[in-house]
Amino acid sequence: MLHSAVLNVMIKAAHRAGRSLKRDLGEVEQLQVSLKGPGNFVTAADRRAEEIVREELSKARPAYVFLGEEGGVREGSDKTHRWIVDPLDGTTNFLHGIPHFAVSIALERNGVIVAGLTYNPANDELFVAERGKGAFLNNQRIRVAARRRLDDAIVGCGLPHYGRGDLRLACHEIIAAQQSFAGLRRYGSAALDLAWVAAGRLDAYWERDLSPWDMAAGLLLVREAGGFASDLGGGEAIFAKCEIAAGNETMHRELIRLLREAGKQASVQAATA
Ligand code: 2AM
Ligand code: CA
Repeated sequence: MLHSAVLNVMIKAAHRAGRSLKRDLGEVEQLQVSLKGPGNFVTAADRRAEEIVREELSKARPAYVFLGEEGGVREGSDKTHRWIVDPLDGTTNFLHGIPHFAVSIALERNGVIVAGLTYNPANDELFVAERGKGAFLNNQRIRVAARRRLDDAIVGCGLPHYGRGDLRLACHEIIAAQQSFAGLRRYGSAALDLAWVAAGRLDAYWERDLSPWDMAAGLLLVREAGGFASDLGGGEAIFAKCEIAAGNETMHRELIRLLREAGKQASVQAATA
């Protein structure tokens, strides 16, 4: 497949940051056994990776605005273009030496995501998409799964993070999902979950309390792989509501329906408690 020049820039940045993270993962594994733990080291690894991505991207496109999880917004003179970058998605996995994390980079033009990639350096899987050109995993075209039966479906989700979110609602949703789908998975990297929906590994996925950099590249990957993505009410407010549901047409529709029902049950129970 032929990538555009800008996607090649993104790939180079992701590979460089990925090499740095992979090296650092080795150190994290050593630090697991120390009493102090790898916490501070991981924060530094995360910042290092963002700096590498920023340096590579701004070398090629110095005027673009840059939004990164670590450094926030860095203004640029070209307001029509913005990078949205998560240098280390799946930080908790990384911190525990679990090789399931990613560098995720998206490019937005006039508010529309036009290119996105998610790269897992641990197994060298690179998911890329450009608007109108399809989605690819290591140069092979990918498509969302064709499955239509819910009881054949494997569905990914997030759970409220420590001390945050609505645990009661999450429990209702999980019960409903567990009663409908073949199985649930919680992998801990939103960017990779969306990439895996695009690749047909997961039939659907939902999560709340996310940030733009967790979802931007994955949203394009899913849509370019023929999938559907929306906020949890089925609307377009993914970034405004900080939540996403994705899957093929059937799985996406059924997931939204199931989440709506679970939400009703949670509020009935809350009112009678
Ligand atoms: P992160 O690893 O870059 O923090 C896991 O459920 C997903 O939620 C990951 O993509 C993770 O991104 C994201 N996330 C957002 N806020 C988080 C938080 N406060 N704690 C842990 N993960 C968070
Ligand atoms: Ca993230």
